[in-house]
Amino acid sequence: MNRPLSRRDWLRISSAAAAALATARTSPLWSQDRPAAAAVDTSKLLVRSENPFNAEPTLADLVAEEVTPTDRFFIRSHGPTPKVDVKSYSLTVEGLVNKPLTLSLDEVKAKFAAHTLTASLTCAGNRRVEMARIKPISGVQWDAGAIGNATWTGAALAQILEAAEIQPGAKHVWFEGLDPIPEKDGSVAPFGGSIPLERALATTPPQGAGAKPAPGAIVAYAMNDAPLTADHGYPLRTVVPGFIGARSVKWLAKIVVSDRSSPNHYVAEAYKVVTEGTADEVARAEPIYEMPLNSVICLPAAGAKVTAGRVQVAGYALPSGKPRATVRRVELSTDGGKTWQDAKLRGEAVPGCWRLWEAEPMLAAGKHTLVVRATDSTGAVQPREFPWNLKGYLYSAWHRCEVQAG
Ligand SMILES: Nc1nc2c(c(=O)[nH]1)N[C@H]1C(S)=C(S)[C@@H](COP(=O)(O)O)O[C@H]1N2
Ligand SMILES: [Mo]
Repeated sequence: MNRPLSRRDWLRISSAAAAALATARTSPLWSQDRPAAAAVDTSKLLVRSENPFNAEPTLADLVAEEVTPTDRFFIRSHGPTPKVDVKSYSLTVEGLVNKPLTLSLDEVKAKFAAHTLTASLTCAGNRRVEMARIKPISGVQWDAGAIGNATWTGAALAQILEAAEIQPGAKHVWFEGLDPIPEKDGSVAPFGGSIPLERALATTPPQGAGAKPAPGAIVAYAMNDAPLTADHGYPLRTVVPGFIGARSVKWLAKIVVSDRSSPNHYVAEAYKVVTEGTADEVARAEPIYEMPLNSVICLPAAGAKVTAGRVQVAGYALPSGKPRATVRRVELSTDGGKTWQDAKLRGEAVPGCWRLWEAEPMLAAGKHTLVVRATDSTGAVQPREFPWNLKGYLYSAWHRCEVQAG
């Protein structure tokens, strides 16, 4: 069979593959690594690695909705998904506090006011596959789908810390998960994150009429109005809008208040921008916190054949993680970046939240390179180039998409 596959063929093949995958997920063998609660429908995701489980949606699916449905939300785990027994589960708060706390899930829900906010979560490695074209990079080869925009409900981290009574000298808040990640020496260690205390205590402007200012970080128990799924951190995770996804720690079991950032591998060594990776360079580099300003073309797909004339182009733009930064402008070029036109922005300008955008440029028959760039409320403009780094983090150069109009 030599004819090119039609869209129908693709649908048939991919739904058969999805069915096979769904069966695999619930098989006893599979459940050793991902508990039954994790066996949600992941058939809408492109699996980048099975063990640990890493998957992202297609870019077309990603821009279909402003709030990303949970089954189209990327999953990024460094180790196996832990099976948490909520009856024996507790969250502890310790370190530089007068009153260390031990809280059950129900206590977190009952003792602290519930805050619901919309925030994008983005992996620092999003778009790594593009940076890897400059020079190869190991790690999950993410396209531009390691991002999602969800509504999150939980307790304000600031209120939990207030209840624990922070001591003078506190500067950072550490988070520790329950996932046993295999280390090189054969031992296992949990994933950890850390954020400056300032961010934990910050607030962002109210989202919508009559709303209260949103907390700078929450300890979330719900995503899109449902309990967190096992893959997304059940029973509790932090959500830190504007920061790299790695600071939003899943299966959260411990919060430590400290005068320094966490010594956990994922703060002290990984998630740093380095080029050589020598012990010295790694030790000197600061941990990454804020996401950079970014924008991506999701439709049409790269390499697509489109009908000449007005063409529907759509994508997302993410503000930088600087306090209060929002997306202000998105521009599209159809000539590789020589001339630009404004795209139409959807939704509202909310810090830590993406904005979907669309444009309808005229494309004559022939090859075109579509390019997008964003500007945020701090005046920052997305750069044409972004320098290569060893781990492939924060890639945020102008996003390009070649199409063939005919
Ligand atoms: N405990 C734990 N938390 C974690 C991780 C992890 O492997 N273990 N991965 C982090 C990374 S790198 C990202 S990008 C986000 C992904 O969140 P998601 O899987 O809900 O999309 O979770 C973060 N929190
Ligand atoms: Mo990540």
